[in-house]
Amino acid sequence: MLIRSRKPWSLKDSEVTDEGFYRERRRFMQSSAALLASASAPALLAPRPAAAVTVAGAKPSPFSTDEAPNSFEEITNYNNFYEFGTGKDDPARHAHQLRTKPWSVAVDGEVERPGTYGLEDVLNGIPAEERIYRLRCVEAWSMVIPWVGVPLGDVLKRYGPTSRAKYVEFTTLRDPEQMPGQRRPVLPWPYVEGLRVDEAMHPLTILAIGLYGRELPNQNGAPLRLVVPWKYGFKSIKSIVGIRLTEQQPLNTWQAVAPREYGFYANVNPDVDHPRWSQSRERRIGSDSLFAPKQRTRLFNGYGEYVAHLYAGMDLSRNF
Ligand SMILES: Nc1nc2c(c(=O)[nH]1)N[C@H]1C(S)=C(S)[C@@H](COP(=O)(O)O)O[C@H]1N2
Ligand SMILES: [Mo]
Repeated sequence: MLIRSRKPWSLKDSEVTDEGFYRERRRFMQSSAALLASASAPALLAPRPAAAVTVAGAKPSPFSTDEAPNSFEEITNYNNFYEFGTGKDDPARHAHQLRTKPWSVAVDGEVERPGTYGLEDVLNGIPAEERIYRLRCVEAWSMVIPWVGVPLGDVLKRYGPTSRAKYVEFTTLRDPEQMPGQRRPVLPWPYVEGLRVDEAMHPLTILAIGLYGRELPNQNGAPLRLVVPWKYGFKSIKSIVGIRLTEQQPLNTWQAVAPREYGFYANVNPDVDHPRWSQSRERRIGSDSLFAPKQRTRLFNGYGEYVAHLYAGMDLSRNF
């Protein structure tokens, strides 16, 4: 990519915080991507480069929020990724140890075409979109992140889910050599997450491959990471190597560790508190000081008009 002369995290805050600047830059990137495409038509016959090209060409999505995105600095320096340590700054410091190329994903269980597929094949032909989503962590902070991703449903469909497929289970890479946090039993490794199939097929659910128009930084879950904007952040599992369609509800990592505190559904819900703290408000990372008033959390993180019907008739305080 043309503009990646420096490491992304070396960008100064002033270069990336301003939304106007970001939109300018995005236009620049889209036009340079178009130029590249037209100037190099014969190159189409060459082997397809993986995700990078797709990331640069991402089309803005109507599902995006119009809230100002957090800065690239904030999004890539305040992370949860316990495979690299439990501190918010550990992923930024240690995730460079993860080798994300080549990358493959094992798709199995209730599908007609199980197999281990290279990431390029998983994404092949599915246009990437830019989706600016709120991310609400169960720890009561939030960010706004301009993801680049593909609808998860489009990926799942190509493997032919059978009629017995009721759930999807996702697995993160397990490799203590590349992931120093896995050398300690902080969590049972590998990290596992799950969705109901209708949640997985919902058009808001994406697999992210980038943010701010660039390839996904390792600390955010490169090269492939789930994003489900109406659920708490822990559902958005990072660095995915396994996708399994199942008949039984998967046991996600945080529910396995603390079932009283973390459920399977994990829908953002200001009225259902975490047993140890309130979920009614949230602190937007960066925008306020620790002492500034928090903002109210919205049911389904504000995406209720799109997703509330998925839970019609369910008791959300029992199915938390
Ligand atoms: N494999 C894995 N995925 C993970 C986590 C993790 O520790 N390991 N943390 C989760 C939590 S709690 C949150 S809030 C989000 C944070 O995503 P971000 O760092 O990109 O903001 O990642 C989620 N995905
Ligand atoms: Mo989280």
